[in-house]
Amino acid sequence: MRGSLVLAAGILVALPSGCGPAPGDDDDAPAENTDGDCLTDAEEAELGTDPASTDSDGDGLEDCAERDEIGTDPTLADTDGDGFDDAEEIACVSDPADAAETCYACGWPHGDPGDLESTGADEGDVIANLALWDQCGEEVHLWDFTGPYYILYATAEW
Ligand SMILES: [Ca+2]
Ligand SMILES: [Ca+2]
Ligand SMILES: [Ca+2]
Ligand SMILES: [Ca+2]
Repeated sequence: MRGSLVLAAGILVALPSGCGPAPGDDDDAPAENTDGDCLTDAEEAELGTDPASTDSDGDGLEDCAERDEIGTDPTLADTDGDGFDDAEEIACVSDPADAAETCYACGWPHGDPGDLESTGADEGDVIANLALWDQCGEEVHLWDFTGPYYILYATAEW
């Protein structure tokens, strides 16, 4: 009786070893991450980024920030193809994923008007947004500028 119990225990112990990981399959080993960012080398290979660089496209924005926070392409310096690098557009408060929105070429600051609503045209009011044209022939929106304005208005009557 005692001999058969030892045999049964021996079989139970032997079974799990047959269901374990295959030789060379080590799930506990940390995934390779050459550049130490949020993406493993395998994930970078899938995404098309450089596993040895945290900024694969060299636009000044890290791969992980582009993918997870900004929503731009970490493999393209100019995601929307409008001629301005992703980081340039962020610096001038332009949408790097919208080709219709770009930095002003003449160097005007591109502000963020927020939730402005026109309240009138008297002193202290928020006036309606106006599209004007600058010396480069580029359309500039008045609400992109911040601070008080002095509008010079000249007309002539014959
Ligand atoms: Ca990496
Ligand atoms: Ca980048
Ligand atoms: Ca990019
Ligand atoms: Ca762009």
